[in-house]
Amino acid sequence: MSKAKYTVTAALPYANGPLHLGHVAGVYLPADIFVRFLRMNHHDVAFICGSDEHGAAITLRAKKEGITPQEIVDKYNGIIGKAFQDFNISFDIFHRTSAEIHHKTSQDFFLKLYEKGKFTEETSEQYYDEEYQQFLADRYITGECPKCHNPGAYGDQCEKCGSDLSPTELIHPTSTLSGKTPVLKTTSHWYLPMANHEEWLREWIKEGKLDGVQQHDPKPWRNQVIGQCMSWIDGGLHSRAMTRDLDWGVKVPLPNADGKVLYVWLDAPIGYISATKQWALDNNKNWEDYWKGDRKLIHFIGKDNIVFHAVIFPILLKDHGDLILPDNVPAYEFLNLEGAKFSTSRNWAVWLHEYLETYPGKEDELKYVLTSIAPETKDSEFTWKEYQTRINSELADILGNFVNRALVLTQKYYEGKVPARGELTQEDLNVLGEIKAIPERISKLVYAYKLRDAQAEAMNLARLGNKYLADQEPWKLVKTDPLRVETIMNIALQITANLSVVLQPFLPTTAKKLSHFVNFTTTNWEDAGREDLLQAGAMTNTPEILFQKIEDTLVEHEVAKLKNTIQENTPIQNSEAMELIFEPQKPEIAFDDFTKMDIRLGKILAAEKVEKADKLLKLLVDTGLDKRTIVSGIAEHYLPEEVIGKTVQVLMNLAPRKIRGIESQGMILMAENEKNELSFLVPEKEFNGGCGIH
Ligand code: B3M
Ligand code: ZN
Repeated sequence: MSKAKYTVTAALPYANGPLHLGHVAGVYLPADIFVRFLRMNHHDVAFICGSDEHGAAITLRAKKEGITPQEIVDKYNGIIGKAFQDFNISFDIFHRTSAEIHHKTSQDFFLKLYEKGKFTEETSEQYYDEEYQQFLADRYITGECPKCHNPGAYGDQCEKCGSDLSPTELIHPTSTLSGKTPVLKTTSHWYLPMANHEEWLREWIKEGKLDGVQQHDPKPWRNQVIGQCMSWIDGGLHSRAMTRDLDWGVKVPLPNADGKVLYVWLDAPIGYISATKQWALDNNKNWEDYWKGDRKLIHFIGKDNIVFHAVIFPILLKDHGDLILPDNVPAYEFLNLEGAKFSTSRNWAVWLHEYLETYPGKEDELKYVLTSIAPETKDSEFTWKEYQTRINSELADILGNFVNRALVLTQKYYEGKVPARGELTQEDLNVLGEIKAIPERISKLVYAYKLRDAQAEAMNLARLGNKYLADQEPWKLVKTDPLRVETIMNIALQITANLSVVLQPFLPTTAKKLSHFVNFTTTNWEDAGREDLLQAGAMTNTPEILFQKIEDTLVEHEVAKLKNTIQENTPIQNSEAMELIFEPQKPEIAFDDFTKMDIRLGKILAAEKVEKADKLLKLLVDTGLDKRTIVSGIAEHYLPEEVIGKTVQVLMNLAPRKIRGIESQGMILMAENEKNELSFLVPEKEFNGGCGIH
């Protein structure tokens, strides 16, 4: 039987920030292990990735950093690409969706579907920011989730309850650009009807059949992937707009489509195809071989990308007609960090590029730890303590110790030459049996996308070696039974050579070192399991220490560094809750911006409810300068009589606004917590009204 061919993709990271360990553990590292294994097994494979450079994720970041979207994507494409290289991720290509070939490929894709009548054109009223003259979709609009009442839901999704939303469903919609309430305005877009796809999707996802023909084995599909798709499909697949009114993105290739671009979740997955095209061009190959015919398409992704890869993109591929659908969509859950979610905005993260700069040459240590804790079936957690434990007691004490003993003793007893094997004991036979069995077990696990167990199985070979030497005690026998020691050492060296093979997908740099130690090189997985990789009389090399132990001080330093950044950013210890509770920090302002604000202490002299407005109190405030009227939205929290006499902070020079017909001359500043409760900011000393606040 000929070997299955593979096209393996790893989710295209948004070029709007660097990568952290969560991204690595749950997408790029497992994909890389899988691909390295496939290559060793002589599968024809293309490993595709690139940066996702469109969508609100990019333009909003650009606005925040005060530079253009192009500058943002150039910056982060560089940082991300270099980190992948330094971390030894073996993509065949790391492309980018801003490339011309991508724009052309996604426009052609769109046109093909358009010409086949796969889209409907619909005119509807959508939210529009009058100040910025822009329609608001996706992350450009926030509001309260109609399902779970999270006040920070986005126009496309509520990240708290996972609901799929459209902007018009949001309660109290607000523009992310101006912070104002948007107005409704008519616009038209091309939609992908999805309802008529429900039936085949069900059969395809659950049973792996397409039009009754078996396409893939549904067994290795993870439960959470099937579960999430089914609940989405069961909820009814609604038409989804495939275009947006924006100026950053792939232009809609139709007349009368000025100012319209493709929806980022339409163009991004097509990015896998355009990257393949570029790679094929660079390497004298035909891209179609990788997207048509008898070939397995595998998407490694995070769980928040499941429906896009297992429902929407397959619909698009099927509508397109001649392209393969994914054979599997191994999606990962989330990795947490020291008890809290990774958070870019609060810098609660270990950044891949920073790790690589701080600990050069320690890629394999990180790979090992991340694969050991990979969030394959449930969320998991990275802690520096565990990093230390895994390296010290597994990599150093088991793998490093075994290899070092085997090679140092060979140097000592035989001047580095591999001794010959003599008569075998039952223990020897058992060990040789395991050497043979372990690669088969690893293989099964990798094909089932159980990479965590697969790596553990590879480490079992080192464990086996370590135990074998400890049980046989060649250092004691050498005086009494030197012939027996030759057999023991031969077997120990065969184990070492086998480790240089089975560790290649997981720890490529370490495997290379092992290979050098024993003077044996192969890239062929079939060599794993053999008991004669090293011939008697062959020379080995003097080993070096494979893994340095991690000191407590490193752990303390890294944890303190994390806690310090978080304290600088938010004086809150309960980081677990933070991700959900707090808005990201606003863009930086100049000192002058701050001094423009005139904030003073005032005293509330009188208060009354504003008629027909549940939230509003009309206050009379003594500001020292004057007595002025301020309308404040605190009526659901305080009765008028509760606030009279309170000292409050007043923003004096806010432009007066008419609220319910009353002119409000300033604003009262309040603290608000995660339950939306309000509190006055009372001075710690008895200060009079009129004091400035700087
Ligand atoms: N850019 C979304 C993400 O990073 C994303 C994936 C695109 S894959 C085609 O979550
Ligand atoms: Zn919600």
